[in-house]
Amino acid sequence: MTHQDHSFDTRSIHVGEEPEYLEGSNNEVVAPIYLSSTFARKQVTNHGRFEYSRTSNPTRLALEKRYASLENTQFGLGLASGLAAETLLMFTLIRPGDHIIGFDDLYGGTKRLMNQWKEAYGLQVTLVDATQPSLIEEAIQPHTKLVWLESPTNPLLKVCDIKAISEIAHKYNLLVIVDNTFLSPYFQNPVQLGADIVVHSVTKYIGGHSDVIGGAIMLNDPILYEKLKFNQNALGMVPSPFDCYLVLRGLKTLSLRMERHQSNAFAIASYLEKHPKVDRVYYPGLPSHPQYALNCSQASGFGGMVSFEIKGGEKEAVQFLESLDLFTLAESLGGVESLIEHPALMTHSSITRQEREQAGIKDSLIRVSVGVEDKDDLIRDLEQAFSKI
Ligand code: P1T
Repeated sequence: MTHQDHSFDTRSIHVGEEPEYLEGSNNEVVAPIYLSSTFARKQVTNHGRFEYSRTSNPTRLALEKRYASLENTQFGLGLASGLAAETLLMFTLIRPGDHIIGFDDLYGGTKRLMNQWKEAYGLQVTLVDATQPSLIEEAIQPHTKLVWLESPTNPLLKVCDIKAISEIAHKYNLLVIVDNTFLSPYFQNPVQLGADIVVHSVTKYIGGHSDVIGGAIMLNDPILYEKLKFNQNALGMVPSPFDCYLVLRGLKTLSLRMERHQSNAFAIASYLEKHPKVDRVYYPGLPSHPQYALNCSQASGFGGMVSFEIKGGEKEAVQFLESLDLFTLAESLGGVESLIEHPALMTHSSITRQEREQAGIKDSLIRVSVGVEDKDDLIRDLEQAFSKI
C-alpha cells in the first residue's frame, strides 16, 4: 500500500502492517514485536536487511512507515520520547552560536531544552508571539537557523499561520519545525502547509492510551533524513519494539479518538465559556478564539485540549483541581482518559516565573486534556468541583 492510495482512516490501520511487509514473514496481520537486539549475518562485511536494533528494527520500521504516511511525508523516524526527537533535531541542526526563533508559548520542557542548549553551546533563542508572522521576520538575524513552532500551543492554544511563516522563513533559507502534538496528524499536516519538519510527542494522541513514552519526526528531505537517522543511531535515542507495537495499535483508532476528543472538548469549552466562575476559555474551536478562522483554514479540526482561567488565582485553581473525581490530576495529555493540570505548578514549572508571565501563563490557568468518556459525566464532575470553591 502506498501513501496516497487510501484515506487517512485506512492508512492509520494498514500502512506498515501489510501482511507481506517483511521478507520471510508468516503473513501476520499484526506486526510482530521483534525483540531481537541483533541480527545474524552470513558474511562478515555484509549484513542483511537488519543489523542491530539500535540502528533499525522491524517493528520500529513498520511504525516509521505509518508515521510518514499519516503526516504525508517521505520519511518518518520513531524515537524514545518527544524530547528525544527534539534533542536529535537540535543536535543535528544547531551549531555553537546559532540563533533560533521560537513561539513564545511552547511546552515547558521544550523551553527548558532550549535553555540548556543556550548554556552549553551558546545557542541564541528569540521567542516571539508567532500569531503575528511579521514578528518572526523582524527577529531574523544573519546566523538564524530555524523557526520552532507549535500550533496550537501548549498551554495557551495559540494558533500561528504555518504557511505564511514558512514562506517568510524560506526567503531566508531557514528551516521550519512544527510540533504537531496537539492536533495530531489526523487534524493537521504542517509539511503540506510548507513546514520542513514535523515533530510529535507520541506519548500523547498518537499513542493515545497513556501507556507509552515516544516521539516522532516526519520530513521530506532525504539528506536531512539520513543525517537524523545517522545521529539517532549514534546517540541511541530509540524506542523499544514493545512501545512501537503499542503505538501501531494505538494509531488504528486515532481518527475515532480524535473525533470524540474534539466533540467532548467543544462541549466542555462551551460549558466553561458560560460559567460564572471562569474568566477566560482558550479553545481554537470556539468562534471567540482569536485565531479561529486561521485554524479553520489550515487544519481540519481543533483537537481535544482546552485551557481556562478560573476566577481568583492559584488558591482557587488548586482547590478546584483537588476537588475533581473523574478528571485525573496529572501531567500529559492525549490519552482516552481526561487529564487536568495546573501549568504554572506542573508542566511549565521548569521555566521561570518571568518566562511564564511573558508567555501569559497565569496562576489561575488550568489545562484540560478532554478524554473520550461521556461528556455529561465530565461536565457533572466539573460542576461539582466548581461548587467547592
Ligand atoms: O514527554 P515527551 O514524550 O518527551 O514529549 C515532550 C513534549 C513535546 N511537545 C509537546 C507539545 C508536549 O506537550 C510534550 C510533553 N508535554 C507534556 C508532558 C505535558 O503535559 O504538556
